[in-house]
Amino acid sequence: MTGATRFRAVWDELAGIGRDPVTGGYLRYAWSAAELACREWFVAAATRRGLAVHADGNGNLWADWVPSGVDPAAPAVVTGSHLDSVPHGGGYDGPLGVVSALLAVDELRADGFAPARPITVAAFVEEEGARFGVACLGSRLLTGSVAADWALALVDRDGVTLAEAMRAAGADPTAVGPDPDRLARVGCYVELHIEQGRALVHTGAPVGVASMIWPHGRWRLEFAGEGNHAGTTRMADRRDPMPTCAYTVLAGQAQARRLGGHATVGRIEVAPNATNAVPALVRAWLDARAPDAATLAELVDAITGEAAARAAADGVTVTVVHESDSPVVAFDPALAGRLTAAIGAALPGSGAPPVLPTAAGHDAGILAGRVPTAMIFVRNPTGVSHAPAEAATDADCAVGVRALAAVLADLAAKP
Ligand code: HGY
Ligand code: MN
Ligand code: MN
Repeated sequence: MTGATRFRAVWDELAGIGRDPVTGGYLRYAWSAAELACREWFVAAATRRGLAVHADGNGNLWADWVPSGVDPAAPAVVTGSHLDSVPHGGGYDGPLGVVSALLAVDELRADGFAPARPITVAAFVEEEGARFGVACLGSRLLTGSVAADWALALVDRDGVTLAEAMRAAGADPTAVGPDPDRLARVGCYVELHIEQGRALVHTGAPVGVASMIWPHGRWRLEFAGEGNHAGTTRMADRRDPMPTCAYTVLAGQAQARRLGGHATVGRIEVAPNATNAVPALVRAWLDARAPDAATLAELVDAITGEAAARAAADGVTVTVVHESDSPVVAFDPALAGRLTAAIGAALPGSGAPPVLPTAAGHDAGILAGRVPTAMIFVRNPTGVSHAPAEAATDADCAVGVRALAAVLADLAAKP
């Protein structure tokens, strides 16, 4: 069997779970039936490999390979990613890192490699924040960077709290919170991920290594006006929050272009959402990102400033709630250097992998504040992500597995 065939065999175990037959995208909200099925797959796949699987109090899954003679309490080389998806997202964002981690363990064993420290495969919960609004919730809870009570009260689109969702899935919400013991056993974290852009296509390299993550965040903008009749309310008498929102979206585009950042409104709610009613309320979620913190602050201030000015002119109020914050991440340069050397040596003919920044968030970014952390990207021919067109060839995924195995071997070898 080739590496590509081995990859496809494991990939197909997971590929049908939560896939929408119409869009071809995935619906794997945290703690939903589909995500639970992915978790069951993970437990079975890791158990089959003789790994000891454990769910922490936050719902993150850990599968430990502790060879005989190795201290199970020693800081592990941890690798993995997440199993949840954005609504109708691609299949690779998250699961590629988990599948590649299991296959890298298989490769190391087939090579007869004996780690001098544990190697752990992790699957973090609610990385996308697609259900409860906060990205990387599982890793944030693990590290204690958000409070358990605050997280348990977060609600999904149907008003279900995280606590209720966990209970419905058979998990114990009273166990949510920081896990210093598990964190102490994370010596370093390497996350392999589908590339969410085309830089590798342009460089011609099958894999790359991350240098940094742009700072980013989510803001909820609530535009409140006056519900009224669409036919009888004179234009001059309206307090319609929809044009205020529309103006703000356009202002976001212009400001992001001016400042070299990114601004997106990808989710909106309208009440009462009726064709023949002037809306009373529009809720819009702004995702804003920039190369550095000062530019991000300037971008968000500019957008919210324009929203406020326009709201005043429209007789509308605007309230801004900062829902989630992901500060800039500079990945450990020494670890990135080790990755590029190990990958370069493992892929003769490819040369050293390119080192790239990304504007996408990852659990690796949260863990980077606590342990040395690095990321490997696998080429995505379409460059599309968070949409069904996200892609990778089996051959490139197999190269990713080889690269990850080489990195794990380097990091878990005897010093
Ligand atoms: O939204 C993000 O950047 C990530 O994919 N969670
Ligand atoms: Mn994502
Ligand atoms: Mn991801």
